[in-house]
Amino acid sequence: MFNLILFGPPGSGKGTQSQRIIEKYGLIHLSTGDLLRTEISLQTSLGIMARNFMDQGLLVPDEVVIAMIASRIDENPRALGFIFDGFPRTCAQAIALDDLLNRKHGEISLVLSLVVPEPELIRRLLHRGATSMRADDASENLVRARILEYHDKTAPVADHYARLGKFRTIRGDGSVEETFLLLCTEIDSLL
Ligand code: B4P
Repeated sequence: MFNLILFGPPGSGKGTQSQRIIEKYGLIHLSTGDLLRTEISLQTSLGIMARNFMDQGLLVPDEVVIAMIASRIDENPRALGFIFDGFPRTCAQAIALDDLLNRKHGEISLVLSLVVPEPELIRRLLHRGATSMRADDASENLVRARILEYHDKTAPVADHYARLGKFRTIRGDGSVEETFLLLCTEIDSLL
């Protein structure tokens, strides 16, 4: 099994690049952001609760996203591997993910972290906010709150994977195609 984490701040290109990677490598895409937005659109109790956090630029509680990921892993017993997009976002989520994969005799193969300067992150997210219905991209204050949450709670997750020798950084400020080629080079070096 090849299990990849796409890591990086909001707007760094995780969702954009995940689409291309699944097409090329046949991995199952697990995006906690997409799963939460589906719950919101279906107006489930989970979605209503999650929306309160997301609309403030805050992370959704660990136990909620960990349970979502656990059930999606269980639903795909024959997967060649997974691409985790936007998960794990806290150290508790990283430890839970290691545990979930270990139970299936698997592990994280590689963490690729997209590095993009903050002004470019803000530009991309506000541009998406102006052209889509995503409430969490709607204002600069909200976008900045999400970036702060990333530095506070998500950036420390990098150390967890660096200690395991699985963490690599990639320039994410080029075009979508340029970034994709850099990611493929790293993935191909392990396959
Ligand atoms: P996500 O859905 O993961 O959203 P995101 O971090 O903004 O990244 P996304 O993948 O969508 O954007 P991308 O960089 O590809 O999370 C949303 C919220 O859900 C979180 O704030 C949190 O509240 C909650 N949540 C999700 N997972 C959670 C977890 N594990 N724990 C707790 N809470 C969780 O793209 C951004 C824009 O940039 C796009 O418009 C794209 O077109 C553009 N772009 C991408 N690459 C580009 C490039 N190379 N050049 C120019 N533009 C580019």
